[in-house]
Amino acid sequence: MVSVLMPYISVLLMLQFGPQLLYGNESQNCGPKGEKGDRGAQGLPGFPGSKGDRGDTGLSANVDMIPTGPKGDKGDPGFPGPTGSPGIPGHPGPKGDQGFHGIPGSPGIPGFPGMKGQQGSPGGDVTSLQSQIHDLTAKFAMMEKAASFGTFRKVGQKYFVYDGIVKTFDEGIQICKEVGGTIALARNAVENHTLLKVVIASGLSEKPFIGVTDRDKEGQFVDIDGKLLTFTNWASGQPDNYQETQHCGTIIVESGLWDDASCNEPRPIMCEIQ
Ligand SMILES: *[C@@H]1O[C@H](CO)[C@@H](O)[C@H](O)[C@H]1NC(C)=O
Ligand SMILES: *[C@@H]1O[C@H](CO)[C@@H](O)[C@H](O)[C@H]1NC(C)=O
Ligand SMILES: [Ca+2]
Repeated sequence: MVSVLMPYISVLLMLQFGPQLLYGNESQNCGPKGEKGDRGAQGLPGFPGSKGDRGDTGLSANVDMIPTGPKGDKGDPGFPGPTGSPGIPGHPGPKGDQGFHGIPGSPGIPGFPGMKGQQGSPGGDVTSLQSQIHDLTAKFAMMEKAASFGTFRKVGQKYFVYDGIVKTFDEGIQICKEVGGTIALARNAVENHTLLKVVIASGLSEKPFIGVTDRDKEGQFVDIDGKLLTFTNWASGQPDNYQETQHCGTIIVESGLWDDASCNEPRPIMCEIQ
């Protein structure tokens, strides 16, 4: 700024003191007044003027006449609005790829032993232990089966069981076969006694069937397999084949003694399993 104003300052100093330096002082008045000098050279430009007055109010803009300016910058993102209600669930997507194999599960319960193999050479403890496990498992399996009947009694290696079933002799054979047994039959005095316990414990009032019949040969009672009996317990006067229609054995519930009766009349069916 100072450098811009320097020329003006120099001129001012020249006008203020210049004449005294150039022409001396008239008070000296030592001679007559000379001729008027020539016109001086043109002065330097003056200072810039002060700021102009405010202009008049402009005309109202005519929108149609104003050309459209360039597009402005994109605005800032707005504030998030209030949360709306959840939308309707979409359709299930396509089935994904097969996953990796899972971790192996824990070992299962040991299965039942297989069929007994052929006798081997005398073995040690392992063979003995396997044999014991086999026997115990078989016994346990049979006990479980027997316990599934309403009444069951063990005698020797067999169980006599009863579960309220009342059928004909042939239906009884089939039913006992289905549970892995046969129609009950006492083969000795001990079994005879035990079988009557089942009859009493079951509260039977009807004579139950036992597994003996003389259908094939009248008067010759055999077991279900057709084998001759080694133990019988006929009541006095029995078997009498009353009216020639009695070919199947029964137990008289009051005495435990045997009586032959009709095979086609439904009676309680006791089974034996072993
Ligand atoms: C020169 O002298 C005259 C009178 O003698 C006086 O009027 C005048 O002011 C003087 N000029 C200067 C520049 O001193
Ligand atoms: C069979 O058992 C019944 C009833 O306990 C008894 O009366 C009968 O004498 C027994 N029979 C035999 C041969 O032991
Ligand atoms: Ca009879």
